[in-house]
Amino acid sequence: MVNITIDGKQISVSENTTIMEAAKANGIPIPKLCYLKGINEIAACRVCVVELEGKEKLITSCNNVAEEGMVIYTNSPKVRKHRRTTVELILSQHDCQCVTCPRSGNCSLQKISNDLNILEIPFKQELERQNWNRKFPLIRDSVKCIKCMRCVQVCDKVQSLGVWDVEGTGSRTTVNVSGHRTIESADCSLCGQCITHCPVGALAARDDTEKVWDAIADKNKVVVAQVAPAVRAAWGEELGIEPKDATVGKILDSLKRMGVDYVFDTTFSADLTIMEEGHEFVQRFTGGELKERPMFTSCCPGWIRFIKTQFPHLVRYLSSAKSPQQMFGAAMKTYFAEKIGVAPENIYTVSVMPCVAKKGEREMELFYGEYAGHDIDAVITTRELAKMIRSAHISPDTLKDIESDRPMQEGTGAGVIFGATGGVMEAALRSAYYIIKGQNPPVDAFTAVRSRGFNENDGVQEANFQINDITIRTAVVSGLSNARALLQKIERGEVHYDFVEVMACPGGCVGGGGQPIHDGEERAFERGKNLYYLDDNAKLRFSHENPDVLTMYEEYFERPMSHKAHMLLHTEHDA
Ligand code: HC1
Ligand code: SF4
Repeated sequence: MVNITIDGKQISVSENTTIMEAAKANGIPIPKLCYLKGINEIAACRVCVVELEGKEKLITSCNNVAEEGMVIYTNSPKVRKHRRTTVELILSQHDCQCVTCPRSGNCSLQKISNDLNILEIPFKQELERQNWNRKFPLIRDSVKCIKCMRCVQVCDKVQSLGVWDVEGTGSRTTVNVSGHRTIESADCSLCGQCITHCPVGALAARDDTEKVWDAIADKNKVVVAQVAPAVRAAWGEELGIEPKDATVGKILDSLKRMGVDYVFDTTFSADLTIMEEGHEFVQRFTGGELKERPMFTSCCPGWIRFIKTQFPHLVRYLSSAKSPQQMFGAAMKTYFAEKIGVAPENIYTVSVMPCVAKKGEREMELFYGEYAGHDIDAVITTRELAKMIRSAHISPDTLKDIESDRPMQEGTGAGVIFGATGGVMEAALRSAYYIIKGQNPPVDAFTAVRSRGFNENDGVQEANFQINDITIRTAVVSGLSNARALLQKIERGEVHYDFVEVMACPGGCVGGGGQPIHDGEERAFERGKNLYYLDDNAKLRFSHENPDVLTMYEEYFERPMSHKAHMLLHTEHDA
């Protein structure tokens, strides 16, 4: 242990603790802009400087460790003066049009400037905005960038994609797509992790809320919405609602109050996905068709984009099942359209997702069918949902719990856990067991695939299960660097699996790039626990027991993997 004094408080911390971490652990927050624990510890912004007694020069607290006897001041007049000048310089190169910024109210630079009571920017520079394709789901606004390097590091270290890089030198230093590529050709997975780790508004998801408002206002359109599992675990954060009160039923109510005609819960189609993917797995696994193993899950569009560009030769191992988002869109424009007697082209499908890549998924040609164009017409993120609730002047405390509409009303606990890493695998195994044995397993038979928190297991969870005389070897991975390492091991023949779940975002959809942003804090694990709690308390826990899914098979799709199911619920990915 080392003993130090921070702002007059005597503190003992273990060796190799940074001054910033020591201060934080003792209730003394030091302002920062670029620091991200374990990812970006490069002291680029110099906002976190502190004064050391007896030393002339200020030091950065994020990358200097506490040493025995140090006497530290985090907010002395000298520190404040230096910090203020640093922030003023950053502001001089920043587009400070806060009212039109997507991060207004949730911007670390805005907060620090307000805290320092900066009311004028002394040295303003002319800024030149780089061109950007604003139709792409990921938007970069160069004049908001503060060169903190977080996006560069997150994309490189967490996602192994290196989409961003530094360009130019001195005051002309800037961040841009690496290797002089365009964003469209840079192999971006659209995971959105660079957005949720950006401290300002330089990176954002394309806003599609106006499209949805237009569809709602169009008298000829029947607007049908679905809400993804992971959204319920996070939307309340954006609106100040406690997790226990932030139910999916209230999201459905908010959508109805905005004017959406029919509202559904994606857990219904997560159950449908399990029926298709579970049967596909069992057929490929026990029917001798699965010569080449493993089968990869196919519901995460960030992962699909990744495998297509990074491991195109492995694309054929993907399950052919569409994601729950796309399956639901297809069911809405066929089965449901028939039920309500509306032509598919007059149905406008909206999904509320924790994800930026889902915006890209809806645009893929693969999901453009003959019957009514795109399965899904618009995708909005959890953040956009909150924005729409605010702009509709809906006071969150007036929201009531309502049910999804019929006839696609039920969703099981198995569908809910899709939103957390390991959830798709666990849901699929619950039903694969039933398909193989004709009876249900104990509901907690497959919890070994759940993540036990981050950084403990490199994001990979391996487990083997015995069903009759079959051993199913599974792996679950989240985060694309972890996925890359796992795929390389598979290719080298070091590991062998039958079924692998991959989610692009660390922790799964709960940690998605469309979720509420809490600068520098990871919430995915906590949100995942919320979904497991909901599963524990659900009245139905097995996808194959979802009565509304079973009715839909009876009335429309006949059975899992039928010809009709193949036409509408599956796709063939090509590299
Ligand atoms: Fe996901 Fe999925 S789990 S991909 O994370 O398979 O976005 O929540 O909706 O489609 O169900 C996202 C979440 C989501 C799909 C499902
Ligand atoms: Fe990298 Fe993901 Fe950002 Fe694309 S969205 S640039 S893959 S971090």
